[in-house]
Amino acid sequence: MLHATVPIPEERALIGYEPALLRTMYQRMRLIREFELRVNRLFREEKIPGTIHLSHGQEAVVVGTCAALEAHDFITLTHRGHGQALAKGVNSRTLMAELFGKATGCCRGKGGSLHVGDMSVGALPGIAIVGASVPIAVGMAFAFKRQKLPRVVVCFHGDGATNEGDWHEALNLAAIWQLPVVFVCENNFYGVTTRFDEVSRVTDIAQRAQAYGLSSQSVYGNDPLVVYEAALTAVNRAREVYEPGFIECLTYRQGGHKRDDHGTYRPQDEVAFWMARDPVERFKDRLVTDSIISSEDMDFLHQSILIELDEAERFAQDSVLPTREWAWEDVYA
Ligand SMILES: Cc1ncc(C[n+]2csc(CCOP(=O)(O)OP(=O)(O)O)c2C)c(N)n1
Ligand SMILES: [Mg+2]
Repeated sequence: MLHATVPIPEERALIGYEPALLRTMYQRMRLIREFELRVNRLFREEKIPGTIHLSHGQEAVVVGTCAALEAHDFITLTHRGHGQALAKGVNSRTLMAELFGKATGCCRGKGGSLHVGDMSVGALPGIAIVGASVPIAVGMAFAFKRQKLPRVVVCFHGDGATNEGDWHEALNLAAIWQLPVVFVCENNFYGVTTRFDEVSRVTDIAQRAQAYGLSSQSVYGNDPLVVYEAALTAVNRAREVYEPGFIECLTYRQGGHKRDDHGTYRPQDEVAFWMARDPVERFKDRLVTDSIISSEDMDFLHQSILIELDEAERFAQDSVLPTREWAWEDVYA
């Protein structure tokens, strides 16, 4: 593969979907997009400490997947976790406060951007070690099965994670123990500056998962409905007959890997290919064209999101820092 482009399937027709579902999916995608753009600005203004990994461009994967989940299902998050968290329902205020390192943050200000999540909405805080959350997702699924709880775990991870030993061992275990887990690979073709086809002879990641006996498929990851359909099938199978699944979602990060990376190692035509398939803008166009959401309603929705984020920013800014004593709390080992 010369360039990280993919054959684009026809986008799914909107007909047959509940308008409320389509609207919620779009709202979540737009919220993630605006959240990431704002975090980028706040980081540059030095209001957010540490580092950030933004996920804009990959919104359809997380929103399409989480739309197929029940509230009591769980996801595990990665270092690129803001979108994953928002898609599962983490509050934008507590998420923003977490990035500011404030006591009101979803992890009490102890995690920061790399470790966001909120157990109360089924989002296990992210682990920055690439691939490390994959065995943990399998362990959670094992617990759910033993407790006979009808819950599914979705394990988000990147293409880079599939070259970690943890990934291979965890997939094998999920397969032999038949656990209610669905692995969702956000294949954005790069791990930092390294193209996936430079580090694996098998570039079809779904095929790698299939080798462990998982039912797996590779889908176009910039259409939330394509992802939703794949996720729904896999999640139902995991919940009803304990069949673990794997979904490779082909997508692209629009920005660089982190803070000061502008992604200049990527060919311009490749970037242009994906920018022309912006998941949020494409979905918006489809919703307006099919009269699911009117242009006026779209503007209203957009404004509401900006107001929500203004409030989140103010909340984060005005919150206090954690106290020194908190460092000794929530420590298990
Ligand atoms: C075990 C480990 N090795 C290296 C790193 C440094 N690192 C952070 S993110 C990253 C790239 C991960 O790529 P991928 O899994 O494709 O996720 P993406 O960043 O594309 O979302 C690397 C190498 C790390 N955090 N953990
Ligand atoms: Mg990647």
